[in-house]
Amino acid sequence: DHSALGYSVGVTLDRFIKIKQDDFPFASGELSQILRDIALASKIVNREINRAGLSNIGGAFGSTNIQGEEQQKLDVVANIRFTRALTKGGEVCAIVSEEDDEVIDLQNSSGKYVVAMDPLDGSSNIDVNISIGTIFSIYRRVTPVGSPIQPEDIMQEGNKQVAAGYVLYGSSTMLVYTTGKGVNGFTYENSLGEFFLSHPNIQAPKDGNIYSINEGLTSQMQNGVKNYVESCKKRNFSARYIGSLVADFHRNLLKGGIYIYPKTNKAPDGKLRLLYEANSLAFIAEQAGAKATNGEERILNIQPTALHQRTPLYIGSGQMVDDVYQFMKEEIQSS
Ligand code: P6P
Repeated sequence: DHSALGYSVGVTLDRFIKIKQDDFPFASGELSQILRDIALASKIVNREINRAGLSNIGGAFGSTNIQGEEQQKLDVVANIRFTRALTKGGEVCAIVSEEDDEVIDLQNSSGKYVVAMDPLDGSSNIDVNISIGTIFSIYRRVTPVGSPIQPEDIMQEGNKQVAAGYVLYGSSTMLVYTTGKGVNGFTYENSLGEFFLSHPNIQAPKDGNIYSINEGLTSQMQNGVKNYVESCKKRNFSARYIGSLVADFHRNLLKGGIYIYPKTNKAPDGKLRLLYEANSLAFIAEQAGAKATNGEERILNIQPTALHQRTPLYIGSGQMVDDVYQFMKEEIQSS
């Protein structure tokens, strides 16, 4: 029982947000509202994902979907659901989404917050029933409330996040988030439609023996990364890479491990996006005592210059992130 901290395992997300709201006198409930908006949308997306497998069986279960329209791709559906929930919640003035080339200006003259999100990452995994995830970051706008949205409201370094989190649609559906005072995980109970605190105050193991990297691309990687991967094999580490970032990240966060998506010939800046993948998970990683770099510096220190810019990502147990950095430094010194 975490009564000393003011909550017990099994408390609902709503109750937990209320308890923790007092941590943020300035937020006066706005940040709480955004977290509730995200939780609501995730429940709806969770239901759509669970139905997706069947909704293509037209005959057996009626038309492809209620409107009889062509079944929309789930990442499009997720984008609509999260955008709609955040719009209705009334606290957000702009959204950066992996699904939209441009910033979505919600025309909300009282919105103080900006959300960057990947509404459904790894959506190519849906058709083969592999876990997928939603990733999000929350920032306060820096220009006056009510004035036009400016690039500086959107292009904020990761250190400026007021909150970040992810939803993992897996064997259980979980919501994991931080507001800068630790990381807490909630598990969704379908029959009640509620998230319950299941993983209070997540602390990542300082070291680990799981490495997540697409070894099919090794020939395109720097020698430092190749040498690190070889060192993992020599130490009989486990290779665990399911091609779905949130699932790989979450497992490594709980068990210890490192996820690497480095520069490759095909992706010279890496594949993952800074604003709504790397920054969000880096904030969570550091709040759980883990680390996140682009191979040279902390992800959270990077000043964004483009909405959908990519970054190499080395994220997980601190010792492992330090180890691969040593291999990469040796490469530079020997070159
Ligand atoms: P690759 C999914 O497309 C994704 O963005 C991440 O979820 C995943 O970790 C990565 O790309 C997989 O990329 O190049 O190994 O197929």
